[in-house]
Formats: sequence, C-alpha cells, structure tokens
Amino acid sequence: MRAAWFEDRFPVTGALPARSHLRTDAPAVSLDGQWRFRLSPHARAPREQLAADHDDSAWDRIAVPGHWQLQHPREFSRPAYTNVTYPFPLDPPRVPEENPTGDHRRRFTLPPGEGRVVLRFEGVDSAFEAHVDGTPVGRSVGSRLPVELDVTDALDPEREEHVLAVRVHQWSSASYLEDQDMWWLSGIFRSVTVLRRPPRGIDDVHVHAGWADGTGTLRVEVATRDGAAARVLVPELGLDLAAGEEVSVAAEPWSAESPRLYDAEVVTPGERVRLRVGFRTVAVVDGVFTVNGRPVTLHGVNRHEFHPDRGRAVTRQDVVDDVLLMKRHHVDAVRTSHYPPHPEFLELCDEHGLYVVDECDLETHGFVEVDWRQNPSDDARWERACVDRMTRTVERDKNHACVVLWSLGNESGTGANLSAMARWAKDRDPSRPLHYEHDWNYPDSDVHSTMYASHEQVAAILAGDGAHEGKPYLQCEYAHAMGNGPGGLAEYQELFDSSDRCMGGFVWEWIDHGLRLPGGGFGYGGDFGERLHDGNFVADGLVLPDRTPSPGLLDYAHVVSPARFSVEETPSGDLLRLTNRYAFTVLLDGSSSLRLDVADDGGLVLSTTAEVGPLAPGESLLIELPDDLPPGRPDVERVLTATVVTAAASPHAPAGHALGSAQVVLAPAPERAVPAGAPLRRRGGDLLLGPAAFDARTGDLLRVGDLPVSGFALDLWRAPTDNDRGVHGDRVEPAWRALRLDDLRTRTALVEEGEDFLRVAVRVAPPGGDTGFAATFTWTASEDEDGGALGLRVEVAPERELGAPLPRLGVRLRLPRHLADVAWYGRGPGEAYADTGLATRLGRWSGTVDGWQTPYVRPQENGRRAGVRVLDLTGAGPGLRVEGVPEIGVSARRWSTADLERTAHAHELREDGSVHLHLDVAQHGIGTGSCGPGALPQHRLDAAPAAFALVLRPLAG
Ligand code: IPT
Repeated sequence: MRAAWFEDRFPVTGALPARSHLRTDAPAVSLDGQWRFRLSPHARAPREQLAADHDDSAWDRIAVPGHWQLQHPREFSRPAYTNVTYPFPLDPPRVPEENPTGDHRRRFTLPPGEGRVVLRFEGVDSAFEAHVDGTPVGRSVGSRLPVELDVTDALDPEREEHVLAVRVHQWSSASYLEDQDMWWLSGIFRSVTVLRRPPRGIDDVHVHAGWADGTGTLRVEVATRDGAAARVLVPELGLDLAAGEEVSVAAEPWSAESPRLYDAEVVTPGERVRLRVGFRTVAVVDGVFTVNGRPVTLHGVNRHEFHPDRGRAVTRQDVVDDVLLMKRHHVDAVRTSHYPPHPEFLELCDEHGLYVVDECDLETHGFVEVDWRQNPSDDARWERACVDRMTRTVERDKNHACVVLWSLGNESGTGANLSAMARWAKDRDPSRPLHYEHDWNYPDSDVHSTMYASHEQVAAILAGDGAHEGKPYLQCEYAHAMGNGPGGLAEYQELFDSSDRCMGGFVWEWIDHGLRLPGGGFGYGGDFGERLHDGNFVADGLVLPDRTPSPGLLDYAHVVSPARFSVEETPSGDLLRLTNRYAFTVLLDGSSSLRLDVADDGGLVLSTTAEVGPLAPGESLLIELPDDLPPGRPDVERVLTATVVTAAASPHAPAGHALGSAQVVLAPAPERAVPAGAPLRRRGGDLLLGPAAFDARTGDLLRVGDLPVSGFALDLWRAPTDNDRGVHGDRVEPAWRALRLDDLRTRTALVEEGEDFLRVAVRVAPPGGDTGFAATFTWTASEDEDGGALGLRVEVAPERELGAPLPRLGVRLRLPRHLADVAWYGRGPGEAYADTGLATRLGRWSGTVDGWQTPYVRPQENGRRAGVRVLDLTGAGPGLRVEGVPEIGVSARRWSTADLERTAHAHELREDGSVHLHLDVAQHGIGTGSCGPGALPQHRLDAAPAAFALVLRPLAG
C-alpha cells in the first residue's frame, strides 16, 4: 500500500515561515468554540466530508480547543497512557491502519479590512489537513507547534460565510517524534484564529534586549510587508527607534525576582504590534550560569500542560493558576516538558517572573526499547522534521525575556539531527544557551544536565569529577513527585547550594495527570481500557490533578524559599541563621521583615518584629533572641519561629506572605513520665489497670475509660508508597514482600500479671519462614481524679538480620467511628515522614480524621502527623488522649492498611466503621525511588532492637 501523506517524514505543505506569537491590532477572528465533528476509526474517512457543502448538521458537536477522546470517547479511541513504549509498532515512518481520524468543520466570516487571510493553528495533535470552501490549503504536523496557512486564494468570493474543514489523524510520522510521557490525546487542542495580514503590516519581530551594569540595550528587528518602514516605541524610556537600530538606555533589568517589563510597540503604516520588553542577559561564564551578571540557581519544576477534564487543552485561567501557584511556592523556573507551552504561558512568565527552559516538541524515547535502532534523531531522513520543530519553537517564543535556555527536546537518544537542531538554534539565537540531556557527551548542550542522579552522584559531579567542567551543572529532572513524597529534597538543595557551578534543578513534575473518571475521582493508565499502559506513573506531580497542592509542594516551597534558615549552635544555645538566597533582591529592607514568635507548648508568649536588616543577596545574619522574652518555665517546651514576611501584596500573594520560615527549640520539653503505680485487678474475665481493661486470657486491650478498643497489635507494615514500589528507581517493596511483612501472624507467648503492670509478650512472624520479631508490651497505669492514665512500653527485636529496612515500627488499634476530630500539639498542619514534612511546624493544630488523609491518586501510606506530643481524638462520645514519650508519629483513618493498599483509586476508599489509629516511633523514609534514589541512609528504618513508650488517657465525651 502507498504511504499516506502523513507517513512522509516531513509532510508539511502550505505552511508560512514560522514567526513570533504577536499581539497585533490587525483584525482577527477566533474560531474557538463549538465545531461539528465526526470520528472514524481509520484514516480513510470519506473525502466528501471535507467538501464545502457537505451536510454536517447531524454530526456531533465538539469544543475547540479540545481533545476528542475526552469529548467523544469511542471503543477505538479513548485516552491512553504510556510513558516510554509507543502504543503502535516501531515501523517508522509508517503507522497502523487503526488510526482514529476526526473531521472537524465550522463556518467562519473574515476579519474586516484588506490583506491576505491566514489561518493560525496553535496546536493540533498529531497531523492535519485543512480545507477552506472545499479547497485544500495545507497540511501539517508538530502537535505543540503553531502553523499558519495562507488561505486567501481558496476563499470562495460567492460566500458570505466560509467553510473550514480540518481532518485530524491521531497517528502520523510525527507520532514517532512525540513520545512524551503523557496521555495520548488527539485533536485541535489549542486555539485556531483567522488573521487578516494588512498590507504594509508586520510579519515578524525579533527583540534583542540585554542588560549589563545598569544599562539596557535594545534592538528590534522587524520584518515588514511591502517594504514598509517600522518604528519601535518604548514610551516609558522615551525611545522612538527605527527597526534594527540599537540603543543603550538606563533601564531596570528583568529577572524572575523582579520581572520588570517595559511596554513597547512596533508600528508600520499597516499594523501595530504590542510587546513587553524585559532587559536581561543570560550567559554561561566559566562554567557558571548567570543572569545579568550574577550566578543564578534555578528552583524549578517540569511542567506538562494538564487539566483533569480537558487534558492538554488548557485555558488561560489554567495557565494563570499554574503560574500563581508556582510563584506562591517560591518556584522560580519552569522546564516546559516536553514541548512549547500554551503561548500565553510565556507571557505570564514574563509578567510574574519565572525563568523558562523552553523545550522543543521532540521525544523519541520508545526507541530505547529496540536499542535505539532507527532512532529518528540519528537518521538523516528525519533531519528536516527535527530542525523544523526547533525552528518553530524558537521563532514562536524568541521575544520572551523569561526564556533563558532552549532545550532540544527530551529523551531522544543521540544523533546528528540533534546537532543540526542545535546548530540552527545557535545560529538564529546566539543569546541563549542550549540544553539537551540525553547525549552524555553533551556535544549540543551548553549545560551538563542529568536526570534523577542520586545525591551521591550529584556530590561527585559538583566535587569536580573532571567531566564537562566548562558547563554549568543542572538536574533537569529530579525528585520524582509521584504519590507520597518526594523525600530527600533538603539534601538535594544543600548540594545545589554548595557550588556556583550548579544551576539548580527541576522537580519532576508539576501536576498529576489524573483524568476525571465518568463516575468521579481521577483515573490513570489502564482506566480507559488500554491494554498497553504504565498505570499511575502519570500521576507524579507536586499538585494533585485538581491543582490542590500536595505535601510535596509545601516541602519544595520550604526548601527553595529565598529566606533560608539554618540552626547554629552558639555558647548561649541553638540559634537560627538567616541567609538571603535571592540573587538580586534585598531582604528586610522594608519590603520584607523578620517576625519572631515564641511559643510555650504551642501557646504564643511573644510575637515581635526584629529590628534587623537590610540583608543583601547572599548575606546572612544570626538571629538574636528578643530582649523582652519572658522567662521560660522548666515544665514547658519553648520554641522560636522565625519568618520573613512580605510587607505588601503581590499578584500572587497577599501582604504577610512567608518568604521562608524555620523553628528552633529554645528549651526542650521536660521528660514525660510513663504513668505507674496503679494496681492490676481482676474482675471476671477482665483485668483492670487504671483506666483500662484487658482480656485476662489473651492480654488484649479492651477499653480505655468508656472507649472500646480492639485490634491492638504491633504494626510493622505500611501500604507501599509509589516510592517504595520504585517502578523506575531504587525499590524497597520487593524486599518487603519477599519477607512477607505484609502478612504477619501473631502468637502470644506470655501474659504476665504483675502487681502493678500487665506484660504481654508476642512473637510476630510471616508465614513460611522461621524468622520473626519478639515484642513485649508492658502496661502500667496511674489513678487520679480525671480518670487516670495508661502507660505502654514497647520493646521489639528482630530475631535475625532482615537484610531490608522495616516499613514502620509502631502499634495500631481500632477505635469507634465517632472519633472524628483531632487536635494535637506536634508538627503540622500537614503530613510528615523521616525525609518529608519539611514545611511542617511544631504547634497546636486541629482538624478531622477525614482531613488527615492525603488523597494521592493511587492510595498508599499517607497522612502521618509527626512529632506529636499530645493528640486528642474526640467526637460524639468518649474520647482518647495519646501522649508520646516524648513524641510519636500518628495516622488515623477510616479504613485499614490492607484496604488502603488494595484500593486502586482514592475515591474508592470506603470507611469500614472504625477509626484505625497507628502510632509509630518511626517509619522508613520516603525517598524518590519511583524514579531515582530511595530513602537516604540517615532516613532508613533499619530493623534493630528498639524500645518506645506512650500514654493513653480517657477523655470525657
Ligand atoms: C524521564 C522522562 O524524561 C520524563 O518524561 C518522565 O517520564 C520521567 O522520566 C518519569 O516520570 S525518563 C526516566 C525513565 C529516567
């Protein structure tokens, strides 16, 4: 069979030369809205459907921009997710017969005025041909790249309303170049516009705006029509220049910290284009990445475009939401993984201040599965297609101050076509360094970039392993934010900050791509009937699918906050040191101030603003304690919280926004005594000890006060997190499964009735083996007016070396469901594990059991509150107080660990009528093993003899 047009390696016809995305006063008509739509399972849909007068009145309606899989899912065309594997045979450039094809039709009227008529498509996935009034006007590929077609000659002068028919094929040669880790979703998913191109108008603009030593330089090249002359106006700077003329001018620089923009216009007799100019210079100097002459560390995220209902058809509001959320959380850089974003995203990054690594729409990752045979990156027949993609990326986005690097693409192996792209980009735009990660000789990259390098590897690189020394070092992806986590952020940041040669990193990734399921909740790979898929690997963001910040985002915000604190030991005790991590911005100069709060057992005793500052970029100061601090008391824990807060509102946050915060314990809590002294008594088959009752035969805890308790047991398991599972990284779950830690059985070895204690010894072990754990629970109690208190000492020891860390070390119990409310003094308000929860603070918090759950798209261990000194569980009935000795980790949920583990989606978790309370002295760290290193050695929970204690008290209902 003859190849179809879209199986040509470079099938683009009729496209106008690529140019910038411009704001112009030339008339235009948006074609966004409802179109007619008909889907066919193959590419051979009747050609008549493209004819001007074809009757489409019975067709479906479809929203453009949009994906058809999300609006008209059919058995043969539904959302499908693969990470690396192509969902079709590797037979480049040919594609299978099964090629869903959507015909899209609508009527349109012309924008007023004279001049050529151009159709601009901002993004069509993956190949399309367009017909105007029945005449073919062009074909294109390049899903996340714009294309313009001149349709003037096709317009039927007899018609008042013209007819546009667009046939879109899901699969094409281009699909081989678009193997990004995301949903396969097709259609006209970005805007379509009809443009009038006025005579003597402006074809393109190229802004060159640099900045050094207080002076901006500006030159704007303008391509005009019909030989028109162009002027460049920057009223605020009093500039009125000819196109191409270069000036030096005293201007404020642009940076992500201070995104100063100047409104400008380019004017010809036929057209006026509005620009926003940011003066800035980026350069690599002696292996250091600099902006306006200063070394800059990027605190970045990888951003896919995503919305749970609309897929990659994001609205301006979605884009605004992302930018503001990022800024609020101190993210200052975005890698547009792995394609140029919605064009307005870059306008917003200019305006609000985000450094952008603008990545070309190229990924051929799936060829790795055939040892990179036939990889398009290294086959000359694909060169034109590759270079065309780079051209369209650079031409579209070249005028944005925010774009500080170009990236050739992602995970496309190595090859000559990448070099051709790099040559083209360097030639066209020498002002920006280039990035490419996957050729580890870095012939085409100005930066030494890695993905998911462990802390150890990063340390080795920064210590100067000799390789690529002239290039700044960047982790273009790290800290895989899948499910609970990522852990290890603080340690990465410490490394990044240790060397100017490090230009920072980009967390993978910004948002969970969970698609809303018809019945509610968010779905992932496999939920739409795909046979080939990569499950929930698509849900690996710092925000949940609905953009709720996950605990990982709060941690990241803490770690990359510009006001950074460290604890310093001094002769007068531990103090906090504040460092200004901005590159340009002065702290504590009136635009921000340092607030100090002192709390005793969580109760505020002093709140004051420190009279310190200003603090220049890079400088630090030791924070002294306020003079008017009331004397401490030996029976309370005293904590200082220092926070740098803004004085004025910004577009992304109200006044008082924290630029960084930290705590230091000024006086530790006194040691908490484990209650003792109350006699053990027998009543019937029960043993009574202080407020508690036990089963005399089994030693099981039955009641604390009036509160029934069941299922008390040693608790060593957790529902594995995505990072425990480690699909693409250091996994710990297989070892846990091999040890059968998820299936432990208990034998009660001893129930010892002491005079004032009850001791229960158990052996806990998995089936099939001869190794287990010995645990002893020693219960003691005190009696006093308010009902007394029950103490528990736990001693646990593995019988042998396990060869793996333990998931958790603690106890669990089941409580009645009325215990719906929680109030605690400990770290909060959010969840925390050994290497996460960096943003949590010691304080008094309250909430609910339901609110304690973090709805990770795939259920897994979550919601643990750490450092809990005291917790009250209350509701309509008797309550329970839990005290740590001195502190404990707590989770409470309405389902068991087993249910949490076996449920596939967050919305499918069902309460089982109890509150399951888990109290642990430690859990294994979280790490980022879903793609990268597991928990660092210092965050491992090694199985070794351990002891801990806690206190339970009844609370009146
Ligand atoms: C890396 C990809 O670049 C990225 O697109 C994403 O897939 C990420 O991993 C994991 O979510 S490739 C990885 C297998 C090293």
